[in-house]
Amino acid sequence: MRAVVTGGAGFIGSALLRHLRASGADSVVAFDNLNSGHRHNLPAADPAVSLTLGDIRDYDAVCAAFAGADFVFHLAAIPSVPRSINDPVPSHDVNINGSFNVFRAAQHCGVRRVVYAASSSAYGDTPTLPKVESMQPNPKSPYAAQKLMGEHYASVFASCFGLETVSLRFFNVFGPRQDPGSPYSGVLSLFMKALIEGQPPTIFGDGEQSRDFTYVEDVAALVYKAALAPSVSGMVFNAGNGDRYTLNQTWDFLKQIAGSDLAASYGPSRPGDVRDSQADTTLARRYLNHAPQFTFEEGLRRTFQWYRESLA
Ligand code: UD2
Repeated sequence: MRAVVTGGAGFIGSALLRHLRASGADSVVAFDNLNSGHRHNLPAADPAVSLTLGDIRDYDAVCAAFAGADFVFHLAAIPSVPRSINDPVPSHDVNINGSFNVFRAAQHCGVRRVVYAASSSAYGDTPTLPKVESMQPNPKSPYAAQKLMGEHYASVFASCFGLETVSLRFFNVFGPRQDPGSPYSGVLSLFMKALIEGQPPTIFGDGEQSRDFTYVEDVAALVYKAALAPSVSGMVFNAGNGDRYTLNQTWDFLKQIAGSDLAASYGPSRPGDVRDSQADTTLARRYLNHAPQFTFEEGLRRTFQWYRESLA
């Protein structure tokens, strides 16, 4: 397998490229503009992993990077619901126009399949839990709408242009290397940093909103399966654990792991925030043989250990 991972220097992308190499991929190119990714996320001592600096908005650069690739894993994006509300133009441009370039270039270069990182945010506040792929999407933020548009392009490139594509709706992925350096960072990375620095985190709203936090190595394994599974082109799958925890429960859990009694502060709810999120994993189990290996607690322990070593 010769693979390109867009966003390969990011938190999830760099876990994926390690998984691809461990699963026997011959070469993996991380295509990344280092906007939110980091060179230091890439494995230092693996000559089969390389970084191509480039932006998915640059069609020619994307095309050049995809030449000779069998598989493309499209993870590059400007994430974050609040960022897409505060500054919608860049996220629209990267997440929609950039994704269009990726599909177009993959088709042009004869790539066998593109696996696209979609988002659980597409569901919005649909009242039923868990969220099933057959539900009508209901995006509540520009980010959610952009990620949903990427899914539509993925399926249209499959039906109109014969490019094999699979979309995976990632559910709040967490784990080592998630960058806590921005107010837009994922909540668990901010919780970890807060505990290590002894500074209270802010919980937006009452903390009773819930998420299906999914450990990054389980997501990487699922993405790889989506590349190889037969008869799934054009389909959309949840990539979640199937559980949900409130932020209050999660903060308490983490404090136990860290042996801390730090109290969180509370602030106003965030616009565009989804209240509850939980994946139905039936479809992924059936078609992709999905079987998460990490409980939430185990994922939290491993992640906290990583932050303790790397932020200390
Ligand atoms: C959304 C998607 C997720 C992924 C992500 C990418 C949902 C349900 N999930 O994550 O799958 O695509 O976007 O960015 O839409 N919070 C605090 N304090 C903080 C930071 C966050 O309380 O300092 C809260 C936030 O209000 C939210 C929860 O924590 O209720 C999770 O926030 P997040 O930014 O980590 O991820 P979220 O759910 O927007």
